[in-house]
Amino acid sequence: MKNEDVANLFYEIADILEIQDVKFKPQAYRRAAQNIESLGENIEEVHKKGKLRDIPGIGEAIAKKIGEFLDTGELKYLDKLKQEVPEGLLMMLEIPGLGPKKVALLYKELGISDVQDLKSACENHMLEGIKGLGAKTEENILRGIKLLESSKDRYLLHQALMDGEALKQYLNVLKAVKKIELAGSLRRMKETVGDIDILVSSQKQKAVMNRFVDYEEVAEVVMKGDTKSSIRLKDGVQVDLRVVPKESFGAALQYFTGSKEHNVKLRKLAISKGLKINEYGVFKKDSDERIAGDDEKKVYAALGLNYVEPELREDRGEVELALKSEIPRLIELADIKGDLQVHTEWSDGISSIKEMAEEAKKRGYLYMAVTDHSESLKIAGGLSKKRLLEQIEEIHRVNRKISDFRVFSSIECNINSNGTLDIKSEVMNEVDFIIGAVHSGFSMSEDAQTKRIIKAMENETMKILAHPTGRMLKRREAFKVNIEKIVESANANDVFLEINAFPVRLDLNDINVKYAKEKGAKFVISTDTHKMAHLDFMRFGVATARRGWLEKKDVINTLPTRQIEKLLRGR
Ligand code: DGT
Ligand code: CA
Ligand code: CA
Ligand code: ZN
Repeated sequence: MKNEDVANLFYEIADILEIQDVKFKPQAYRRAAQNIESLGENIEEVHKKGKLRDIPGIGEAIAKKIGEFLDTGELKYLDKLKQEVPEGLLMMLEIPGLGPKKVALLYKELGISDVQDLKSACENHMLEGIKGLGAKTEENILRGIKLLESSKDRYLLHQALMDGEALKQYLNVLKAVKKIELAGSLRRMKETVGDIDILVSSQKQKAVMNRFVDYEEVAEVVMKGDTKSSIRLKDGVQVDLRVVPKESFGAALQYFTGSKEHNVKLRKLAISKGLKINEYGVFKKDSDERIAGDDEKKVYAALGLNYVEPELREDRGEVELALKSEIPRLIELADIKGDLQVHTEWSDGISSIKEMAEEAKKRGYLYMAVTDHSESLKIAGGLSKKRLLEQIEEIHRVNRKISDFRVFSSIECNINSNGTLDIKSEVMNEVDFIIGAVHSGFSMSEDAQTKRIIKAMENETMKILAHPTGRMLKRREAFKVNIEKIVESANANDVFLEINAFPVRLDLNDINVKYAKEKGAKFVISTDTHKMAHLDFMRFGVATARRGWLEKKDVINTLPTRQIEKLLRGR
């Protein structure tokens, strides 16, 4: 626990109290926070010695709150305060240059309670003529929002994983490196990551750190120490490396994998069992006897838990299930038997059908579906009826040439704004099945968008809804759509929901996947491949599925050829 974490709690309390127009208390909490920040000693040590009240500005009430947080990982007072103000107001505080006084004013005068509302209010000059606000404030706020958005420096999982795995290999060359693992959000396979965390077990810290900062991709050494160093890579990604002794490697891996929320849960659980867990190990609270630490699985076992796969560690119910030994057995990459969204040179891909099929077979797949775009997607070289029929002939030829592999003919149809599919009914039955997707009309109202997609799903030949929310990470928000209704209709119409594995898409996302699974939906994981190397994106789709708690049985492209053919062509 860093002093900074504790200080931040009190800054947050001060801000909320100030929004609530409470007098004097905010200043007191801020003073306490400042003193904690500038403390020369770890606040956990001070607490252990019972000396919290020796810190200037810390009286009985604040000392009690610090104690509560350090012992339980929670602060009830702050939780209660947070419930008293709209969540959006707290987000508004994140905007550079915007303090609690102005936030309170905006809320009181204009009813603005989140960043999005604030942005449009500024754009529409609604702050002008209000005392204490005005045109200047509007400009500043808009600039602040822009800054906030651009400084939300997060990197795509794909990029970070490539960087992280290369670096891992580079460090592993050292004999002194006994164990090495990626940790943090990267190990949890989150769709974007803030930085790369790497954990090494070694007795020779200096040698490891020296090699780390010598890496040829380093743009800047942010910090070099004995147990922790940080570098920034040329592509902008920061990497934190920690070196720990082997007896605490498992505990450190658990701790630094996070998520923070998951760890808070574990800490509370440990306390309730008379134990203590930290990055050094699991200990008995009274005797400090170490009962786990070198091995991560044993760390979970020591708490009476099933092992929890990193992708599940988001405090979405996994700890509760692990306590009851009910953790699902997650789908794995090796379960995937084929790829059901593959583009070829017939539309906007670059490889031939045969090349793609051979490449897919090499990956151990039993089948793939050629899903070039339908006619109206002109920029993507959409197929005319004539070309589609020619392509189907070609698919038959490839199927005759390649043994033990099946190429399905499909088409990625545009869902028109009125919910019809962009394909002529006389060719519909020529393909094995149809994938439907939204490629335009992203700004429709939620209601219209939802109706449009549902109407398309009611079409008998449409079997898969591709990239269901249209989002592009760091580029485009998901369009507005009612996921509950989409899932309901997909189930009613036997439509499979796609988890698009293309790194900027990962659509459906983890949260929607988990929701849809709970409602009984079935899924396909597809790469949306446009060239052969893209077939490797499957791992990101599988990761998203795992983060959404999917098991093999939830995903239809784990089935052998005959069964999947029945599902996709049947009815
Ligand atoms: P990111 O990098 O923003 O995508 O997310 P994470 O989860 O990788 O976060 P990061 O890199 O700040 O820290 C890695 C893990 O280490 C995090 O999931 C939990 C743990 N951790 C690190 N520092 C702290 C801390 O000061 N307090 C707590 N509770 N946990 C920490
Ligand atoms: Ca991280
Ligand atoms: Ca980090
Ligand atoms: Zn598409």
